[in-house]
Amino acid sequence: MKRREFLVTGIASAASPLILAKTNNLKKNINNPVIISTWDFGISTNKEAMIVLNAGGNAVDAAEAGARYAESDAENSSVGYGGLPDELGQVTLDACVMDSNGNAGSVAFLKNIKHPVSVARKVMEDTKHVMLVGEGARQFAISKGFEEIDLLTEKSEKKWKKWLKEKREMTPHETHDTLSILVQDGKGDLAGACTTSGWAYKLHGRVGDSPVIGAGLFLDNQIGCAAATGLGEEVLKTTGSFLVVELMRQGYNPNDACKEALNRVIKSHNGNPDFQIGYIALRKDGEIGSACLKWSFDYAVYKNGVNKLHSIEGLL
Ligand code: SD4
Repeated sequence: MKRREFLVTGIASAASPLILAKTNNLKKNINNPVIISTWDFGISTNKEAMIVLNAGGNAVDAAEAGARYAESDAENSSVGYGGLPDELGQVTLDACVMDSNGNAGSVAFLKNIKHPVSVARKVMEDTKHVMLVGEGARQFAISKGFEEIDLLTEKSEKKWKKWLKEKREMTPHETHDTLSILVQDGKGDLAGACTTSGWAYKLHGRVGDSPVIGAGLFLDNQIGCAAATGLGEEVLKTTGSFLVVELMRQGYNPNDACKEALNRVIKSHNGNPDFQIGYIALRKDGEIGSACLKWSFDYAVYKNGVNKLHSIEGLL
């Protein structure tokens, strides 16, 4: 064997057993569903997801149902119908979904369709692709029977017109709260979904982290899953949700995995980022975790039959 080959195999066989030993110790959480959803509307989202689990649906059915609930809510100005538009006054939506087999589907820059999460699921289940964007995603949705609607509500249009007068740059935490949901069903299987209208008054064509697998959402049914909310550009640059899951694989508990992913962001901003990112994580043994960079972050957890809102303070 050449020296280089030896080094490569040597490293691999030294590292893997250690990691495997840690992750093999994790027991799968069975018969005790867990649901985590971002922000205070996560309470209603969790309830919807729970209804689906109680009716015999699996984790991905529940994650989709929870996300659809947020997408329908006209009062939620960050997600789906009623979401704040881009700088041209157009509502463009991003969403993704992952199931327990590691399958993924996603749509980005989608217009005029109320339930991008369901289109993402169709991409996952009915095509060989993972991601469709823009006009192609819209046409695909129509071909699958999705109705076209105007997503801009009177309320959101009013806010956009007011913004047009000043054109003050909005920081993402000022204007939007993405819905990310992680579910573990009674069989112990995991799924997740993200859905958002993104950064309010963004440049036309801007896509955030939420539809990008590994950034807004990631899942490995053997280890756990994670999802993000906050400034998508920074989550994208650090492949945030993938990082959280990989840290859990290395033995970090879900809270510490979320914190460590944020530490990377803090470091790259010289200790002083001026934006928000929040992570939620769910390990396959049912243990949950969360962390946010600044200010505070609310998320709802359904566990042991109780659906409760949690609030955490930022690391900084
Ligand atoms: C985005 N991550 O489009 C989303 C926005 C968000 O709470 O999560 N806001 O960048």
